[in-house]
Amino acid sequence: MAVLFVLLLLAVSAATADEDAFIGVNIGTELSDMPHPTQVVALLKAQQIRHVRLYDADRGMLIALANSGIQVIVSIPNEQLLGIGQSNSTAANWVSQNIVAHYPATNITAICVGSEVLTTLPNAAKVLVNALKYINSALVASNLDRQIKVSTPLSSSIILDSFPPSQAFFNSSWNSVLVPMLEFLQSSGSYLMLNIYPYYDYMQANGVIPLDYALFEPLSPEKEAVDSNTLLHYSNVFDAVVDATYAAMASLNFTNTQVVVTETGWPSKGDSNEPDATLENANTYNSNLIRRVLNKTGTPKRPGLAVSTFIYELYNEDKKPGPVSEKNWGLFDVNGVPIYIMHLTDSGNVLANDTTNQTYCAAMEGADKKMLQAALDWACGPGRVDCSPLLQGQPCYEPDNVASHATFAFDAYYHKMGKAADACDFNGVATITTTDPSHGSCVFLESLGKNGSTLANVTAPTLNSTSLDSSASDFRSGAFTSIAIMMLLICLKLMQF
Ligand SMILES: *[C@@H]1O[C@H](CO)[C@@H](O)[C@H](O)[C@H]1NC(C)=O
Ligand SMILES: *[C@@H]1O[C@H](CO)[C@@H](O)[C@H](O)[C@H]1NC(C)=O
Ligand SMILES: *[C@@H]1O[C@H](CO)[C@@H](O)[C@H](O)[C@H]1NC(C)=O
Ligand SMILES: *[C@@H]1O[C@H](CO)[C@@H](O)[C@H](O)[C@H]1NC(C)=O
Ligand SMILES: *[C@@H]1O[C@H](CO)[C@@H](O)[C@H](O)[C@H]1NC(C)=O
Ligand SMILES: *[C@@H]1O[C@H](CO)[C@@H](O)[C@H](O)[C@H]1NC(C)=O
Ligand SMILES: *[C@@H]1O[C@H](CO)[C@@H](O)[C@H](O)[C@H]1NC(C)=O
Ligand SMILES: *[C@@H]1O[C@H](CO)[C@@H](O)[C@H](O)[C@H]1NC(C)=O
Ligand SMILES: *[C@@H]1O[C@H](CO)[C@@H](O)[C@H](O)[C@H]1NC(C)=O
Ligand SMILES: CC(=O)N[C@H]1CO[C@H](CO)[C@@H](O)[C@@H]1O
Repeated sequence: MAVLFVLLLLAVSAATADEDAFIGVNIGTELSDMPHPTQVVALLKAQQIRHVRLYDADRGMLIALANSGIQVIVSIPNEQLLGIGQSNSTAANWVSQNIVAHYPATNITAICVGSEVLTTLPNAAKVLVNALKYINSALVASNLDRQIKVSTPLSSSIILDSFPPSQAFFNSSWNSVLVPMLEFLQSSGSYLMLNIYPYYDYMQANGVIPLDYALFEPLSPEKEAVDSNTLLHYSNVFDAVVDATYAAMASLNFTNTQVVVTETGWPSKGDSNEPDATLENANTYNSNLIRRVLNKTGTPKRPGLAVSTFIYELYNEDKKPGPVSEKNWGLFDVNGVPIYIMHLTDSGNVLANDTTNQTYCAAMEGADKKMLQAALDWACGPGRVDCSPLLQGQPCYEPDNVASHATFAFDAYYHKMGKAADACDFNGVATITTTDPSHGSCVFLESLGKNGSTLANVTAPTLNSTSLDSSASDFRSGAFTSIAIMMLLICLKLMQF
């Protein structure tokens, strides 16, 4: 019992080392008309998306993301993995060109070394751990290893017998890679990156998994899945897979490494044999997911400890090969128009608003500078716009020219006046536009405060929630396990869907 107690304490301290949980978005680029990086960043800002993952280290995107307040995970594509895993100096070059050149202006927080390597590129598996280590050594050499974590997204399909979650383990044919990988993640303070697709689990289960269980919808108690060891009740696939992953790591004696979900989502459209890829289901899945992460719901094993999660994905990717669903995982179309408006009332500003009909008021191109200055003075004076963000050192000071400052003041006034068309005139030097004038950390928020400054909410806390100290609840569920095993003998409750 004493040993059990010590183990529990260890587990608890690991759990409480948790950091803030957040929602991020993956940015795939297989679009026939990929928006320019500045348009991508304008959309991210308008939607208050503060965490993104890129599938490469595209220079244009990294430059556009500079000084944006957005945290960025970059990736080494699988095609480059063999080279990097076989050569320390190739890895060092990659880091210097793609990371050192952009940090800290671009807030790179992690590097994904390959993607689902074990399941999609098994012949590169033997160099995967070396690649992780080489990239990390290069970060150490640049003194960036504390700020930037190194990991590799795994497919949840390498976890076998994921129900009941408490008995899950990794496919042991990968242990020769997974054990050193987990050692690396633990010793470098990194996290396990996991891709979870309840949509595919649901599709492949041939009716065994109810749709509501995949979509986080409320279930009647008899439909909940009960872990026969812990007696914990599972009401969705996502939680079961996350808890199974912690159990699989624990079965290899790794209990200090957190899970970050690098991909999850639901397609909004599919072929005739994909009837559940619908707008309504995609909306339900992603809305429920976001609400749960931001509400710190956590999993049955770790209530209150939300798992940071990146939604797959920002745009529909029309050039993706495969079934129709492959092209329809996006939250937005190529023009930044939402595919569906999520049900996110009371979940803050993230992704909560439609940008379809956004309009802004901007200084007219080529307008007379003196007239612009007079209009600017009027807006900040009698017009009662809060022009403090234009002061030196404030977010909208740069670029320090009259047109840029006037655009800020005109737009603030226009919104204050409820976007009445005649509020965007200023003696003919202003014009209504659909282009978001946001730049750098000067963010024009369309839908906020009809009569206040457009910047009113920029400093408000957004997509991030501080994890609760859940030592008490973790303790409870941990101790519960041993009681549960005894109870199991008395009350044999079968797993049921
Ligand atoms: C990057 O994001 C981290 C996490 O929020 C923050 O602590 C850090 O200050 C940011 N770095 C820069 C350079 O903005
Ligand atoms: C790789 O290079 C780093 C310096 O960039 C060095 O510290 C490390 O020892 C090297 N590792 C190997 C295995 O050669
Ligand atoms: C485990 O992984 C091996 C190697 O990829 C694969 O051949 C095998 O089918 C997997 N086992 C299961 C049960 O999925
Ligand atoms: C985990 O640790 C226990 C106790 O120290 C040991 O008996 C077991 O063999 C270890 N398992 C693995 C997979 O290393
Ligand atoms: C947040 O979680 C609590 C406890 O699980 C729940 O009662 C509450 O309804 C949730 N709130 C939202 C907005 O989802
Ligand atoms: C955008 O404006 C058009 C025309 O005024 C209107 O028909 C449409 O419903 C609006 N779209 C949204 C999502 O509000
Ligand atoms: C800022 O955002 C919060 C939360 O969405 C909202 O309640 C508040 O009204 C907003 N403030 C302004 C000035 O728009
Ligand atoms: C803003 O508008 C609301 C109603 O829309 C009103 O109650 C409030 O007084 C206005 N605030 C200012 C500062 O004008
Ligand atoms: C989360 O928000 C708090 C303020 O509410 C802030 O102090 C903290 O730095 C934020 N963390 C991240 C990761 O953005
Ligand atoms: C969270 C948020 O800002 N929601 C707003 C989205 O837009 C609608 C309509 O413009 C507002 O009513 C919501 O408050």
